[in-house]
Amino acid sequence: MARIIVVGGAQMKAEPYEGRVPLVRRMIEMMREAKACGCDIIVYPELALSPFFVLEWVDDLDEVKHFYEKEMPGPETRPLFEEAAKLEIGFYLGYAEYVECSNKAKRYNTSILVDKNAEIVGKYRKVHLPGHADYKKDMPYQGLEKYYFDVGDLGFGVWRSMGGVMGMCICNDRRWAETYRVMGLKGVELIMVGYNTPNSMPWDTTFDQLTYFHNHLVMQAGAYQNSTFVAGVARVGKTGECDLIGGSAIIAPSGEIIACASSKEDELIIGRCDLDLAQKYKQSMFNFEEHRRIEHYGIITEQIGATAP
Ligand code: ING
Repeated sequence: MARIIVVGGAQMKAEPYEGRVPLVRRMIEMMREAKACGCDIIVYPELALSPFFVLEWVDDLDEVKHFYEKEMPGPETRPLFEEAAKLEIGFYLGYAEYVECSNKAKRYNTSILVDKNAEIVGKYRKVHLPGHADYKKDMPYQGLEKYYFDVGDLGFGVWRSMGGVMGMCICNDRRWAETYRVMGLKGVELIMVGYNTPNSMPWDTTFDQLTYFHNHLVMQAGAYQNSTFVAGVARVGKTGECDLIGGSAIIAPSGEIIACASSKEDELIIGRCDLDLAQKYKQSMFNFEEHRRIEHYGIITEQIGATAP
């Protein structure tokens, strides 16, 4: 029997941000639409419960502590879990997480995988934090994830759920080959990734005109080279001086885009994912056992940023 999972991507506008309650209401509406369209799971963007607050500097982190979730679900997010259980639909949710361990506060850019019984089956904390930790003057906006978050401490996990092997990452993670390869080596069949991607990086505008191209390039390459579906879902549109790209897409293990957003609005994209197609690629072109020869790759030294000859 084919293992089909119908994936919904809930591309969501960044503005207006009126707090968690109206936002969760919007998310529930999109969850209902996804269920009505036959989706088994819905993927929400990165930091879906707060504004993309890393664009602005605050001197005191207490000024943004209300953007972090201390519990999941909490009173304002429980309705989303209850609706998921009622509809029997799973979801990926990105949010800012605040934890205290041995009296030390930790802040993570986090995502969770929730199954059709509204049980949290997996958690991921963003490893690749882009941008900078210091305030950069004369910029229309900042990119302060290194200031507002700690580096994720959970690695790249995969989980048996929804009839397949599920994986997660977050935004800038999707640009790094290791993200996909670690999950690929663990047998992942569907990687879900929420993102907030400005159409310009003010501190380095070199690649701005390639922002949309790079967005799809990295997810298509990661999908193909690791024989997995990838569902990338944007938070989109104007937020302050920043304009977040759309381009939400669902990609097959062939690297082909099978669903793509065509707007910069709230938009549900839908992809019918036959997980056995992932297995076909894992057993042929990317049969790691048969074809991958890491013992012949030579010594891999951490020559990151090795100087040009
Ligand atoms: N977003 C961008 C990305 O890699 C970024 C990086 C962040 C650019 C903030 C400008 C400002 O798609 C995230 N969230 O990683």
